[in-house]
Amino acid sequence: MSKKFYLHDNWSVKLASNIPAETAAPRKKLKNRIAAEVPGTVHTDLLNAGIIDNPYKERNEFNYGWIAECSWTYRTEFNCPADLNRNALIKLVFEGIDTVADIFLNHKLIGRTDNMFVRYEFNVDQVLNSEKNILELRFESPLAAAVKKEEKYGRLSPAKDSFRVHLRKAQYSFGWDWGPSYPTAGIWRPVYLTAVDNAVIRSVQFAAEKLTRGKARVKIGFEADLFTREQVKAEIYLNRENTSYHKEITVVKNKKHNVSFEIENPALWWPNGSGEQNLYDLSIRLMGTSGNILDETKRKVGIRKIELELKDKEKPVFRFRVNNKVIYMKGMNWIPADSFLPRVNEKKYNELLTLAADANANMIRVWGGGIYEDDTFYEVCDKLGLLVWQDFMFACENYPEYDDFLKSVTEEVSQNVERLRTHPSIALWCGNNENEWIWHRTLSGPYKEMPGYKIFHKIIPALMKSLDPVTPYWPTSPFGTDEDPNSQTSGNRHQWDIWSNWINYSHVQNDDSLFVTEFGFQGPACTDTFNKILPAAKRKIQSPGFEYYNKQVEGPERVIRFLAAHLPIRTEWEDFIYLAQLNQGLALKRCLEHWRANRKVTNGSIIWQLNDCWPVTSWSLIDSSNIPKMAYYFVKDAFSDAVIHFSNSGSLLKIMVLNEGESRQLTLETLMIDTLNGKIIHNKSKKISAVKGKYIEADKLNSAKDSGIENRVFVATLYNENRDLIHRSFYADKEWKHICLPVPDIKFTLSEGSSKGAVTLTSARPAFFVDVYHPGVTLSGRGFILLPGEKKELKIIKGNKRISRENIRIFSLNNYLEH
Ligand code: BMA
Repeated sequence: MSKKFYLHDNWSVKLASNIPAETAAPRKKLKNRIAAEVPGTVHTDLLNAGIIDNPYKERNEFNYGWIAECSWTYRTEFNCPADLNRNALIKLVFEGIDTVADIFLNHKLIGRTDNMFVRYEFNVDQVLNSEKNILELRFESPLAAAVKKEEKYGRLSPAKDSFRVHLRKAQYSFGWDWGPSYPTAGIWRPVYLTAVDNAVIRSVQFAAEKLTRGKARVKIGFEADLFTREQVKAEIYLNRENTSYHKEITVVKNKKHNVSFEIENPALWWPNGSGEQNLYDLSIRLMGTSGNILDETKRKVGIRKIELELKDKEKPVFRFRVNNKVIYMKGMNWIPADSFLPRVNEKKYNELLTLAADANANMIRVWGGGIYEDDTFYEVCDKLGLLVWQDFMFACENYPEYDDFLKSVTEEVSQNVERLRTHPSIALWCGNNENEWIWHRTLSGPYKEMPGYKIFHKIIPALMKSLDPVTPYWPTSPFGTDEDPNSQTSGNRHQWDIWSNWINYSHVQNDDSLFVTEFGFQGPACTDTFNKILPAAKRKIQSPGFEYYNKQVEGPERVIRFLAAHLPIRTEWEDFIYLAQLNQGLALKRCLEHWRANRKVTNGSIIWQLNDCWPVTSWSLIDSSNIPKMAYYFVKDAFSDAVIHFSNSGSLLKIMVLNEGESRQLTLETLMIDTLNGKIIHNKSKKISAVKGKYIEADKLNSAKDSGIENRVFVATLYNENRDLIHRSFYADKEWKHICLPVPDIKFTLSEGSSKGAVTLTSARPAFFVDVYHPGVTLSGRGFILLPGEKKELKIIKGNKRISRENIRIFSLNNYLEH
C-alpha cells in the first residue's frame, strides 16, 4: 500500500528577484529567509512574518502589488522517512503548485510547472538521499510569466488584464468585480513522497446505468498499474448497512476493468429536498497471491441517474431529470472562499454549504473563474444533497489554442474529471463561464470564431466520451441553439439586464428564461465584517474607503439607485447597511418567485452568488465572515417547499400557493393591515389542500381601488395542523418608500439556554422586516415580519454566547416609514 509522507515542515521563502522600482516594499526585511507554510501562499507567509499587514484592510491591495511582481524561492530540508521503501519507485507528488515554478531536488532540476490545477508527480529515486535532502521551488512572478506568454503568443482581447488567460491559474486572482487582485504564488496543496510498490489502482469510475422500479444496474470501472510478477486479484465491494455486493476478478496490466452489479431495491441518492442522500461504500482492493493487500481505494458513492433534457417533444427546454424525475433547481453560484486559497478549510466548506442546504438549495455552481475545489467540498455536497454544476476553469475571455496550452488543458481536464466524477453530486460539466456570450456581445460575431472555441466544443467533449460519458456536458454558460448564447428561447441564461444593465428587478416579470444560471443583486457585507476592516471614521456610505469595497464599475451608484426605487434612503452607516441588505432580499425574493411561478417554462434559478472571498459589497448571500446577509433569509423562504405568491392581475390580487413538498392540509391566513395605524382590518382564514407538485389559486382579493382602501398591506401565512408557521409572504400595493407605518413597539427578553432561544421578541403592532443586531453575534433569523400576539425566538448560531441588553439594536422598516 502506498503511504504518503507529507513534506510540510521546515519551509522557508526568500525573495528571488529585484523589487520593482517605486514600490513601498520593506526592502530590508526581505533580505533574509522567512518561515513559510506549505500548503500556503507567499502573501500569507509575509503576513505571518509581520512584513505586511492584513491584505484586505483598506487600500493594502494597492500597496502590496509588488509581491506578485517578484519571484520567490521556497525551500525545505528533510531526511528520507525511515519507513519509505527505498526498493520501490519513489515519487514526489505535488497536488497543487501555484503556478510557474522550477523544482530542484538536491540542486538538480526535476521539473517545471505552469498549471495550478494539475497534480505533478516526479520520479525521484535517483536523486533522493537518506539525509539532508534539499527541496527548492523557484517561482516566477505570475504577472511576469503571464505577460511573457502573451508577448510570445499574442494578445487575444483589449481587456486590461488580458494576459491572465495564458496562465492556468485561478482567473479571479487577477481581480474581479467582487474581488481584489492578489495573484499569489506558493505550494497551495499538499506535497508528499510515496513509494509505488507492486500495484496501484487508478481511474475509478462509478455510474448507475439503469434505473427501473426497485432495481438499478451500477457499473464500476478501474485500471491498475502493476509492478509485480505475481498474479493480482481485485476484490470489489459495494456496501450499505446490511446489503453487500461483492465480486472478484483477475487484474490485467493496462486494461480497463468493468464490473456490474444488479442492485435490488437500491437506496437512491436524491438532491436536497427530494429525498434522502443515501451513500454506499465502494472499495476496490488489489490482492497478491498470499492474500496481502497491495493497494486499496475507498470512497462513498451514490446511486442516482442524472439527465439534462433540452427538448420536450419539439419545444426547447432546459431541465434536469434526476432518478427519472424532473426537479426544479434552486441554487447558488460558488466562488473561491478566500483570495488566499489554503486558508479555506473543511470548517469553512461545511459552514457555507450547510447554510446553502438549509436555505433549501439543491444545486451549487462552481464558477469557472475560480478553482476545482478540494475533495472535501464535493464530499460535503454529496452529504447535503447539493448537485454540482461544475465549470471548467475559464472565464469571461478568449483563450489561446497553441499546442502547449492545449496539452496542459487536456491534462487538467483529465485529472480533475477523474478526481471528481464518482461523486453523486456532480451533475454537469460546463466548458467555461460566459466566454461565448461575451464574444458574441462585444463583436456581434458567431462564437465559432472565438479564440478558444476548439477547447470547449472539440477537445473537452472528445475527452468526456471516455472520461465521463454519463454526466451531461454543456460547452459554456450561458449557451443554447440560438445565435445569441444568452437567448431566452434555448439553453440556459444569465439574467444580467437586472442590476448590471441598470434595470430594476421588477423587470423580471417579462423574463421567460428556460433556466437561469446567474442573476443577482448586491448588498453590503454585514456590519461586524465591515467594522473589522474599516476604521470608524471611514464608515460613511460615500467615503472612498467604503466605496473601495465594491469592485464593480459603478457598483456603489447602483446600490443607491435601486435603493431609491424601493426603500427610503438613509445615510447613517447602520441604517444604510440595514436598508441596502433589505433591498437585496426583496429583489431576490421577487425574482425567485417569478421563476418558480413560471414553472411551465423555467426549470431552475441559480443565484449569483452564495459566498465572498473577502469583505465586500457584492451579490453574495453570505459574507466573508460566514455571516448570512438579510437576503439569505429571503432566499431561504422563497426556496421553501410550500410558498405563497401574490399575483396582481389588475383588478384582482390572487394568492397562489405552490407546494413541492408532500401533499398536506394547510391553513392560509390572510391579514389586511391598515398602514396608517397598523390595525388589522381584515382577517381571513381558509383551509387549503396543498397537493404535491401543484400550483393553485388559493384565494382572491380586490384591488386597492375596488376595495376602497388605499393604505393597506397584506400578510399571508401558511400554517400546518399544529399551527407551525410554514411560510409567510406579503404584498404592498405601492413601493415601500411610499408607505407609512406606525412605530411597532418591539419588546425583547433574553434567555440563556439555547433551546429556549437567545432573544425573544414581541411587537404591539405589525413590524416589517425585523432585524436584531448585536456585535459579535449571528442570530437564526433576519428580516422577518412580526405580528401582534406572536413571539419570535432567535437563537445564536455563531459568535459570543452572551448577549447584553444595552448592545442590542432592533431594526424594522416601520422605523423608516413613519409619518
Ligand atoms: C457574471 C459572472 C461573474 C461576475 C458576475 C457579476 O458575469 O460570471 O463573472 O462576477 O456576473 O458581474
